[in-house]
Amino acid sequence: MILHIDMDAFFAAIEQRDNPALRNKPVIVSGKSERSVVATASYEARKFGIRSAMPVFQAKQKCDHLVIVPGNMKKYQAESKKIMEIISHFSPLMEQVSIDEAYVDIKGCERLFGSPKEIGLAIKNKINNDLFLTCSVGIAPIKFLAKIASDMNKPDGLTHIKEHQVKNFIFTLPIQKVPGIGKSTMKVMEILQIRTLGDINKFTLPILTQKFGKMGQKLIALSNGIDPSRVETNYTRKSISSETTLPKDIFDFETIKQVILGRSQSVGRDLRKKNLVCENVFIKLKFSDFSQITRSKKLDTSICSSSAIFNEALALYKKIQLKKRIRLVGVGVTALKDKNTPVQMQLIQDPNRQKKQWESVDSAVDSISEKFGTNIIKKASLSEINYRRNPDAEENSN
Ligand code: TTP
Ligand code: MG
Repeated sequence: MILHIDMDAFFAAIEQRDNPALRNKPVIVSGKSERSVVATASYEARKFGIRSAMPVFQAKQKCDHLVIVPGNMKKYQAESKKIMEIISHFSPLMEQVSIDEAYVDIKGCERLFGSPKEIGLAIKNKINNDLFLTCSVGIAPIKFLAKIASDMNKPDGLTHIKEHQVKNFIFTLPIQKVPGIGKSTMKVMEILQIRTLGDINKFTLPILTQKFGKMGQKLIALSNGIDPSRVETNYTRKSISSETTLPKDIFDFETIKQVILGRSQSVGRDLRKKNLVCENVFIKLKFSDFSQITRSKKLDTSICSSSAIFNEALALYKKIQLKKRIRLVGVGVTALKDKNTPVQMQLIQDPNRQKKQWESVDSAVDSISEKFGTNIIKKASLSEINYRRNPDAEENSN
């Protein structure tokens, strides 16, 4: 089941929340000049026929007591961030598609948060309680229907298209509601007398391809309730890294190697905690004269074990010809993905055995670190550096 969440009259609702004098009034948010267009209109203003993208002068003509509020993008972006954080709490499979809307795949979340409808209501309640804003939620077994559903009972709506309703829903769905159908496509639809998505089935693939190009095949799939598009997560944190400023600037290979090991463990732990894998490892070195370099490697596989990250980071380090003393060492990973993509460790002999071994070592270390702190358990080769390190040495993770 997929949820689509879309905030109601987003910019205007924020302005009405923050200024009680604007509540229950026809409000538009727009630029300041006379030539500006409406970014959005409160639902009170929509009763006068005012819509997004309408010139402000036209909006004023439609409603003489219209309140015009200049937009404040920084504020809307900050609210958007809070909303996305709330939504992602319900499922890690979240895809933000614009400033005020996101898809969530709730597969596997039911045991934790209840039925799809209960999850939809819980998201609405949390957003409303925490931020005093309303949203509309669409729930459907396929992505494009979830979006259509969220728009059906705005504002403050919740619409659930159940599996057994899909066929009938598609049969009667006005064709202009299908994503990707613009004005020019609509003209052809009219000529062919295609009024609903169900009408698509009256035509063969060659005819639809001739009329709509590649879209023809997609329309046939959609009209049969098939939407191959998935919820694609996008991480606001595109990288995870950890770095240490050394107590004094050094050349010593063994010490640097151990710092790389420590930072790799920290990055690996962070990665696993977020249920992510990475396909790119980098190291960063800062030298005694404060100059710095980074070296990275794109991997053939996705990894998340600390040992795999360490091996890659160390290989990068070994390639660098050191000319100056090192002041800071950092290890990081990018190209992050969900862990449900196959994970491979550094494979030498028996791939599966080694992979399992490292997975269990990592998860044991992770749970001990989680309980007792990150310094309580680490690779034997790290104990020495800890002993030697100045307690004031900085360690940063981000
Ligand atoms: P929308 O979700 O399309 O609109 P909305 O949230 O204001 O109203 P609703 O979803 O209840 O119909 O867009 C989200 C925000 O994006 C909107 O508040 C303002 C901004 N926006 C523009 O700046 N210009 C536009 O043309 C549109 C459509 C939106
Ligand atoms: Mg919206």
